Amino acid sequence: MAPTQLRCGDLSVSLASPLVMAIVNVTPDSFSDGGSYHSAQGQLQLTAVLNRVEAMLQEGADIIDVGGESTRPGAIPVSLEDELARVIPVIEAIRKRFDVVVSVDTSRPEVISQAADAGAGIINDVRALELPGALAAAANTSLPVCLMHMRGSPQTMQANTEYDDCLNEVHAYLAGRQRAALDASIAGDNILLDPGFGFGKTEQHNLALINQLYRFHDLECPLLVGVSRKSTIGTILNKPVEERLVGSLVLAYESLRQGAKILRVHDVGPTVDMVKMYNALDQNRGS
Ligand code: 7PJ
Repeated sequence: MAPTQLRCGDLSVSLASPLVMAIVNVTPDSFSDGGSYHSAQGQLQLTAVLNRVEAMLQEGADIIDVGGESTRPGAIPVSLEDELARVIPVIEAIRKRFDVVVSVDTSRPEVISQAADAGAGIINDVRALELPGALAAAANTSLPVCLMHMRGSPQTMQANTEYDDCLNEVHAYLAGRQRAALDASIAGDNILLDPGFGFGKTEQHNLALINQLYRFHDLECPLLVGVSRKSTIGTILNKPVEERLVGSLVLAYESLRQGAKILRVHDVGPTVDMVKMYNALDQNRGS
């Protein structure tokens, strides 16, 4: 059975109904909301981040996802020093000011360890703890981990999007990483899985992942899905990132229908409303 609660260090969250994970990208070059926390001189502005987090919490965010590496297709890799300098002070400042679970969107073992010391409660890795030392670093924190599927690296992922059977490959990959995490002594009920919408996949693959999300339930882990503002939506609607809210909500709603437990999003308020409507319908179904 998939767990119904996550113990995230000193805080915990219930998975009894779907959660909204709000994206805070502290990269100067992030794909849809980047730059807003940096001064003209490129300085990270903690007050701007905290104001944004406060607004997201008022809108009903359950988890704040802090990332300092841009993983959009073709993004320039960030150095370890820069990544640490971006995310650690932000996690510390958020945890000092708010009682909210913070997840850290990172792949590096050093960032995993320091983020946990700074108060992070979830490790969210688009590389599914594949970097050397990452599994051990994550196991050491005793925190929940999210393992995501990606083909190749952010630099190369859209160059090879051919699969014999994308769903089967993603499923086999996640099952393998779940096994690796268990073997590294990460507790089974501390593992979340994510099919990696938009990471080395075509539009048809991305749609199929959402339509067939139910196929991942046999792995008995809560599913996290990130579709917010992604380019598949832009292609279908022919709209720029700031006009992809409705497309994002439709895919997020279908993900909930298929049993997703955590939605990683930019637009917190509208997503929280959608989740409330989904919950109301869901409760009515049983009556
Ligand atoms: C995801 C993520 C996702 C998880 C990013 C973007 C790219 N982490 N980090 N799942 N996407 N778990 O937000 O467009 O889909 S960064």
